[in-house]
Amino acid sequence: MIMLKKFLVVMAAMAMPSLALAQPANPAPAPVTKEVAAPVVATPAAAAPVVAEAAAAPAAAAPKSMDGSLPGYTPMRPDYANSVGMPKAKEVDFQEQFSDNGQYAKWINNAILLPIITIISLFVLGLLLWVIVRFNRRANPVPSKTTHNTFIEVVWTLIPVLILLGIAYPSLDLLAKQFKPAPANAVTIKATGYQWYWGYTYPDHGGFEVVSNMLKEEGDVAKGERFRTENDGPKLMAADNRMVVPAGVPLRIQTTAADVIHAFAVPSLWFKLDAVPGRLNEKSLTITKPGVYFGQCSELCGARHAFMPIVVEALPPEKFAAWVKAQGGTMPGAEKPAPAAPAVAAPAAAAAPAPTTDPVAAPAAAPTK
Ligand SMILES: [Cu+2]
Repeated sequence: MIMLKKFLVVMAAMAMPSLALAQPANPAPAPVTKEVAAPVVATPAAAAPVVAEAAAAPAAAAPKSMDGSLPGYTPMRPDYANSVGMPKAKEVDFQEQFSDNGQYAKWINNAILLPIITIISLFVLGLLLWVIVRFNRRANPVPSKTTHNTFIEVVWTLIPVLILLGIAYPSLDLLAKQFKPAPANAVTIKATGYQWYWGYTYPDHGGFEVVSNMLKEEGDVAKGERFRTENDGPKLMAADNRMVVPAGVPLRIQTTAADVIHAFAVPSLWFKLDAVPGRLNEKSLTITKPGVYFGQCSELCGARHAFMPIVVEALPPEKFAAWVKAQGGTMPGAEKPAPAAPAVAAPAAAAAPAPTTDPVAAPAAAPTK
């Protein structure tokens, strides 16, 4: 009983910070529910830009190649053979991790939490079986009237305390590592959630925004429109424009949203951060290996919540620089070309709702020395 109570108290304490974080994030949950219940009736205004965006899509896609490649950049084919960055069939474990924090977190789960959970469960099960067999009415007709045992009470208080301390240390350590501010030389990318697609802004590279929509299947698009192929990624997970980042370099990932709360989540990078309108959340991330990593919006955000995948493509730094150039951006430190070439993503970006967070992006873009 004491053990259970202590466990509950600790669980409550662990849950508290997330509650505290989550609370200011939903000042008005009502519009979201309303929107889900009756998307067309409740929010005609919100529906309109989406239609416009969908109509604009073919026009924006027209000058682009059918496989998403640009001069100097060809989208990387996902590593299906090793299920890198995506779930594996019949897998019960976490996905393979491609960040240091992810590997640490997976180790905490598999090497500390699971063994402790297993041992405690088996121990409690053993005690229950012992009580059932040894102390039933037939086997033990005259019960003992013992009420206190100081030694055993000290033991069953101390051992749970030690177990909880043993769990708390790596947990808090992981938490601190995850929220450690990114170093000054980190590459900043701002992910903005829209209903229902993502926009990735690169304030350190000229501030261009890449608009990322889910790729539809071949049978679902009009003739001549781009559709998903195996090179893009699994069904419902592939996007027309990926969030391209350098591998092995610290990233400062900021999230925000333009309409409702979204969440930027990529399981194989151990990354999940709410994208809240009017707020800028930030977490650092270093991807250890070049590759394509898939994720999804992880906050119920309306009718097409399930159709706004996240595709992160980590490239070696020199290939990333080539991609930035192809987008019309500039590398920090490089001389700025006199007339900035129009970004390739510009038509798509123009169709998107006006970027609301430019004041935030501007100071970050400043240190282009
Ligand atoms: Cu969303």
